[in-house]
Amino acid sequence: MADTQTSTVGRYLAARLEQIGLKHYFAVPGDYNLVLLDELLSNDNLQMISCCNELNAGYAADGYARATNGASAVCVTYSVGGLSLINAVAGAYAEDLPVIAISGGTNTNSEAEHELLHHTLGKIDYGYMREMFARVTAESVQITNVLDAPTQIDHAISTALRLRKPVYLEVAANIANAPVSMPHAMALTPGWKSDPQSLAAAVEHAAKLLNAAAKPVLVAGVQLRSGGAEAAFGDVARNCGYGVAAMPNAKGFFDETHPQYMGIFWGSVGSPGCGQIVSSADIGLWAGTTFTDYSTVGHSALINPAKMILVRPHSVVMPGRTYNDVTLSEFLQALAPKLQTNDASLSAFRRIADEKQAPDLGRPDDPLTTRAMFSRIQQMLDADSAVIAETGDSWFNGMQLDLPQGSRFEIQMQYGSIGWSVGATLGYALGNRDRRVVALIGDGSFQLTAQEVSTMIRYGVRPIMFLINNGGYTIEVEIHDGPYNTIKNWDYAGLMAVFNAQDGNGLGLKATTPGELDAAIDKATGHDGPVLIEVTIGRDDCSKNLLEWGGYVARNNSRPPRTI
Ligand code: TPU
Ligand code: MG
Repeated sequence: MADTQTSTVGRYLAARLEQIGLKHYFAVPGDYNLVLLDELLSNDNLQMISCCNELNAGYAADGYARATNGASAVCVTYSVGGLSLINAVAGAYAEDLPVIAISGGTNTNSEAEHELLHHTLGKIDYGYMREMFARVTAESVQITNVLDAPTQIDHAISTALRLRKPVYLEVAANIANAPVSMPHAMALTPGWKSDPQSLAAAVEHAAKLLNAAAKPVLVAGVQLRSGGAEAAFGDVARNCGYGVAAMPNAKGFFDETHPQYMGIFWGSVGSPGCGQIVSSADIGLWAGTTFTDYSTVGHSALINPAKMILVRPHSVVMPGRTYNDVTLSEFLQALAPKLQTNDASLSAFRRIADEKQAPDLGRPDDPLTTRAMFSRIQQMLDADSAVIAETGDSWFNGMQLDLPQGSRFEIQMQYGSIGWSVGATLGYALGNRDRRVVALIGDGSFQLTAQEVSTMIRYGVRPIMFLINNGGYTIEVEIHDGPYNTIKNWDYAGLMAVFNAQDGNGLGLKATTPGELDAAIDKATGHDGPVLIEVTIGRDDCSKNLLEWGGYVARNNSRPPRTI
């Protein structure tokens, strides 16, 4: 007997989103996706989150995937929606986040009839969105045929989950409610398995090198998350006893309260003593680390490939040999029991590590400094916090926070698209309502995506956002200054009243002194809704690490062209 139960393409897609653990999706409507949204809405286990624009919806999906360590979805209309979304999807690609980007598509008859359509480029071309998204996704498909729809949907979703990358699914407007069979039971998450021979050889080789070393170290990298390997990394660390560092974009991936934790490896702007120990190790196990001009301080950090075991998502590179088809998590799991204990790097670190700087809370009526502000933010953090640090001086101040066990830290350091944190805060807060999001957002970044605070109010999430009003693009000032780095001032705290209108419960507060900030934080922590605390900081009050990092990055950017 054939399966007589029927569904529709849109309902099938909704069922699969529910199956992979989604409880929400982010959406902006338009005539090409309205029928699709109706179909998605018929699933009572998924909540539509209506955003102000598609870029922000994409950033929200990015934050949601981070919060759940799973996937997320965003649904937009054709072309005008998709092209606004594409920057956020590119960010998710760079950051290894499986965002399912769904777009309404044109009516399937339009192509056959050579019909010129609204929202398009004004020429006969029905594939350009798929082509553009193909560059920023692992799979980009147009669903124009009912028979193929279930296969295309399942394939795209499992690709996103397997590769931890976004995918683009364009559902033709007249296919969204066309009948298909109900989804059948299947896992959708086919794990990536290592080649057993490669895995065994890689583990044996690595164990030999590490066990023979005098002062090996262990470094956590950003791909530990997408590789599902944070726990395995912790096992390796505990078994070997080495000093452990984290790259800046992997902050918090290893418990910062653990006695083996040395700090952030970020060249000259990392944690005191950490760089010296990592750079002087005779071998390092670098797990899921990536090296960019930003994460290596303009390539000034001392990283010697000859003393490196680099564990990538699907390969291990060792001095003189590369092992392919080995997954990060399986490699670490298999390596953990093979390592002998060696605390030489950790002992050396303890000898040179400086005392932690005492918090500097400042006097109640003095002008507020970043130091006084971050000393207070430090005190707010607990196991349930998630810090979201926007591009800007927030990276450098945020990096110095000591994360309590269990708390999380999010940074978009590979892509670094300003404005990301506002959408990401919305998405993160919805993805994990048990955590209190503490967002650190510069004024310049906020101006790109500010309106999404209204969506936080609409759905009653309760992040505390520190809006750092320093009058401009300080990070840019330190890389290369000019008149373009000054911005128009806004009444940022006043925006909360604008967004609240008649029914919202957002709270806007201002602080110009430590005393006012204490009062604001007090109010914020007791408030049941989103809070924005606008802190006024001097234009030149930036962390010394930003100054130093900016100099190196500027030098790297301004290398003259090579001539023959
Ligand atoms: O702390 P602070 O003042 O540096 O942060 P704020 O005020 O958020 O300024 C950020 C300045 C900035 C810019 C203008 N950082 N990077 N950029 C370049 C840039 C431009 N557009 C996008 C979408 N992303 C960028 N990173
Ligand atoms: Mg600023």
